[in-house]
Amino acid sequence: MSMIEQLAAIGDDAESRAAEVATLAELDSLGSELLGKRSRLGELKKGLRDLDEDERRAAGRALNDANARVQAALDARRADLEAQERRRRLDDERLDLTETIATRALGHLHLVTQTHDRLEDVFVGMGFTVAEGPEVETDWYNFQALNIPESHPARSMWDTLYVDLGPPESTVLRTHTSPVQIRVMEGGPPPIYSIMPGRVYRRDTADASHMPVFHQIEGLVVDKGISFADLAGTLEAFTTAYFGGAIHSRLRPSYFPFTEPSAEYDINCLFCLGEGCQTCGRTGWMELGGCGMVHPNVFASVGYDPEEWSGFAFGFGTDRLSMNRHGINDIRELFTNDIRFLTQF
Ligand code: 2U9
Repeated sequence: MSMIEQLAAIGDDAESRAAEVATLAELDSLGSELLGKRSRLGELKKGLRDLDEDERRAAGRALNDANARVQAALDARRADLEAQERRRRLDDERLDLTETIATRALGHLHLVTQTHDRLEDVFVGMGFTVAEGPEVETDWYNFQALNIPESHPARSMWDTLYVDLGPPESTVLRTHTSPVQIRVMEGGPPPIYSIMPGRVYRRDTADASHMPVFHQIEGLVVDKGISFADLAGTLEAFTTAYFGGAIHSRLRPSYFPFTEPSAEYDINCLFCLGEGCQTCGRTGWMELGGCGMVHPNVFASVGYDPEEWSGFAFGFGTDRLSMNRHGINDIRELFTNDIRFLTQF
């Protein structure tokens, strides 16, 4: 084989072997094997000195060309392997920022809060504002200002939890949100169109339908010339807006110390829509809460002139509404904060 043929074979061999190399380390050792002093090219280079000048020049050029061809094959493979390595590292180190969002457990509003938000939306749509107040109250705000003096027999309507603060039985956990109405009236003159949603407390043993802590919403309207017809019309408008046009309201005579006259507020049974079923005791009606015209003694305790102003108030529990809507049969579920329960709503 002539030297030119040998060099061509070396170039071919280098190209096919470089293409098969799988790692940069293997490529380095192939490089020393093909281009080092003891390589076939190295041997041929040593043989140059035995040639005469003309032959040496031609052979030297052919050797340089072969050397360049081997080097080019190694360089090309090196570029390939480095690009592969870069791609592999980019894949390995890639941060998928969407992954965290997809797997994170997001919280949400508690069912009780969702119900209050919906109720507030309806009343705000009717022109009411939302007022809040303290859950720890004085006997005056919770009872006396509401025409329930000490030792009044009506006090037995509220089994009260007392806070050990000040003189005995002077500080209570509010038994209704009515003290917020007193605070709103103290805060300024009528007109008042406000609702008071919130947490209230009664001394009670917990069971499926009772809790010593529960939620209610009350409303208060005070203006000139407000009548019982305004009360009935407002509750009917609220009833159809909140429960839908198939559900209507009715009022039945009752007694509360802070309203006169007073009434119970009923709505058509949400289960049978008034037909009569087991849930409503075949009456077609469900008791929701109470209402009435604000008692003149209540106006007197906040300095409103009952000859100038009149008003109505209403109140109902809201936990029953959450339970009806979602088919919950134990009120305690709303307060135990079991995450398996909460995440369903
Ligand atoms: C003022 C004057 C009058 C609010 C009223 C009721 C009747 C009533 C209860 C129903 C079930 C609350 O959740 S419940 O325990 N409420 O029956 N509430 S009249 O009357 C007021 C309030 C404030 C100054």
